[in-house]
Amino acid sequence: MKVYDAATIRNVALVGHTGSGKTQLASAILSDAGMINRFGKVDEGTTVTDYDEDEIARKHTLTASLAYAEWNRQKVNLIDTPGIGNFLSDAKAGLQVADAALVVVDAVGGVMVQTEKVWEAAGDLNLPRLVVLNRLDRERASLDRALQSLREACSRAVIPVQLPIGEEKSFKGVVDLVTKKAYTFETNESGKFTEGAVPASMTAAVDTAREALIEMVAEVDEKLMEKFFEAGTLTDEELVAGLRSATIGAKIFPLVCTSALANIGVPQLLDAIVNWLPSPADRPYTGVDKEGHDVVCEADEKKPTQAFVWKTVADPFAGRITMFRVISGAVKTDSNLYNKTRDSQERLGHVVLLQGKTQANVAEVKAGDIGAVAKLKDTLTNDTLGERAISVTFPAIVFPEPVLSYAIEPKSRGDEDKISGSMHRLEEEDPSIKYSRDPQTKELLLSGQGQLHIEVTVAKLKRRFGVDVNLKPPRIPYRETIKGSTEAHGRHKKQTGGHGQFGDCKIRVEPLPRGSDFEFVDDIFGGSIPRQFIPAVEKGIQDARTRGYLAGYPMVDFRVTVYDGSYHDVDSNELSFKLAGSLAFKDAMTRARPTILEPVMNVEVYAPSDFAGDLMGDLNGRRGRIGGMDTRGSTTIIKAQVPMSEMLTYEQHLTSATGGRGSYHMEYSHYDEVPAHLQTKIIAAAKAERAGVEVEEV
Ligand SMILES: Nc1nc2c(ncn2[C@@H]2O[C@H](COP(=O)(O)OP(=O)(O)OP(=O)(O)O)[C@@H](O)[C@H]2O)c(=O)[nH]1
Ligand SMILES: [Mg+2]
Repeated sequence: MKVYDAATIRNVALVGHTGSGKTQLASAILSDAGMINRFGKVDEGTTVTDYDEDEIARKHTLTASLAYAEWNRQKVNLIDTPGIGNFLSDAKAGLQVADAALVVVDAVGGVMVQTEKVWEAAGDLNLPRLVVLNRLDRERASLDRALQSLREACSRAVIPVQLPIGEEKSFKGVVDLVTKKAYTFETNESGKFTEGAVPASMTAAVDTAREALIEMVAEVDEKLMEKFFEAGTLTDEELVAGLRSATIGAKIFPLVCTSALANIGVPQLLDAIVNWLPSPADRPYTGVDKEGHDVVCEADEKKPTQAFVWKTVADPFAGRITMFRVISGAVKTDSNLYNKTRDSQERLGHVVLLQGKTQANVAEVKAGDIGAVAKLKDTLTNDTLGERAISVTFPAIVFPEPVLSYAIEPKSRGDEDKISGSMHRLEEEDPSIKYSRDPQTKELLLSGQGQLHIEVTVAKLKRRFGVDVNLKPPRIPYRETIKGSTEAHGRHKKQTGGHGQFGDCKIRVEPLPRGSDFEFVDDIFGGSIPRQFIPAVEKGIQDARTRGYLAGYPMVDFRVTVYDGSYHDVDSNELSFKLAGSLAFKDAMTRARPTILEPVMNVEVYAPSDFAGDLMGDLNGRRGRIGGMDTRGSTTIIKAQVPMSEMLTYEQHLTSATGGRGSYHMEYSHYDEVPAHLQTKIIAAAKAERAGVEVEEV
């Protein structure tokens, strides 16, 4: 296998709304570059990057995967990422180690909810973006409409560098606005094309579009602006250099035209990647030193080795597979590297390049390139590997907190021990899931980004680790809090033969603002409770508050101050003060007006405008508060805050109400008080559940 230098590499992440054609596009790229013999199709389950059984079955990318193509002696690393909202954390991970994003947009639907999410994520990283307008062969595909939605929703600086030749079914090629050449494709998916003059019918449109491109390139660069004013245009060299630097600077976002399925425009897309997007040598990576100062790291293979781990795959047979980007130096086969995040030495075996699931051994992976290695012992996602003497680490990918929890139950009793080990492996692979045990009900909880995310995780658990589980209905992570302040008293006294037990405390409780969790204040003066017993009082209150008061949910957002108490020289001990603390808490709750809180979600719904009225009505019915409405072309965007408990069935509703044309995005916003009549139900359900658990345990 060849080893590539930084200046000859392009690292691009394919991101965009689900179904825009990212995976199909990766397949066409690999085919046109001669990396694969067979042009794989998503619909036939034969692509390189959707190789996982579940991905093939569902025809959707569920996890980021790597591939690479050589084009014009440059190595293009492709990171194909999921477009379904539940799995967007992998798109973020991909963007973090890419030098540019290919934002793939469906020419029929234009910008959709996840297009905006990935656009923002790329913007947060100040990444250059190349917009790929795909599916131009479909009915109702339109460059103009899609461009308008991109300019409204993403950036005014999205600008075509190509125009499509032919429309819908007769889409057959592209005109390049820089070279002013037409590329017309064979209709047999071979990706073969002929180069020719711009068709006469298009010359006027091409001239206008080229002018617009030149003007935009001139606009973002002062020197070019001057030249533009003097000469009325830019020379070809100025246009090429200006377009490249404006794209690298994320000031301009060029748009190219493709059909990934018909294999049209893909070689020109590859040219655009190589010509307009930066190599790692153009875009140093920023790390942080021990003091928290930024350190700019050039992608220089002669510098000390440093690598950032952006993804981990848990394979029960091959062990862990660690994917890394080499920031500087080179990661070599059979070498030692230090894990600076975990302070441990790692021994590396074969370093590989990944083409989907296929691994190719390499002697080394140099600065700027992306590689993988199996069986590291401690290293996980977000770790920095490198030479011990260098104290730089790299910014972590921020994974979203889970928004939904399901209780899971092994189908066979013997699997209980296996679950925990396997789940921890899956958590390593996907930091946006969480596995825990409910302290009240003792149930095993699997939390993730949505129903599909949970289902896919459960399927992985079965397929890879042979653990079959039942999914119970999702659980809402309610909390409890108090609305009033009060003082309370707890005294534990017991006289049994020899030693007695004695603990006594007085506390004040008061509400705190939402999100403050819990505070404990020791306000004892003059030793009414001896120092050594104060932690016991706190422990008693802590235990009691995590068990809740009304319905068994943890109590949050309040402060407890212990201000008085008494003790007994002989009978006082820690246990007695712990019990006194817990009794005081219970006493306080009888007057502190306890109440139940529920998580509220930020929801954004995208749907054709005809459905807007019905969808708003439905959200109102779900106790939603509509925050705003926007129209973009024929799409309406509704923003609302809706309690999580009302959103559990939303996916199904939206699909059936809009015939599959609506989509939505949801993330956690805050906790809010549950209306009284619903609290009664929650309390009754908790009681019934507790009774059930007790019966079971007998
Ligand atoms: N007509 C047409 N269909 C396309 C084109 N590109 C992709 N498709 C089809 O669109 C569907 C979705 O394509 P994918 O490549 O899986 O889309 P994706 O963006 O990877 O979707 P996720 O993995 O869910 O994010 C498949 O049925 C493809 O065959 C295209 O250019 N034209
Ligand atoms: Mg895909």
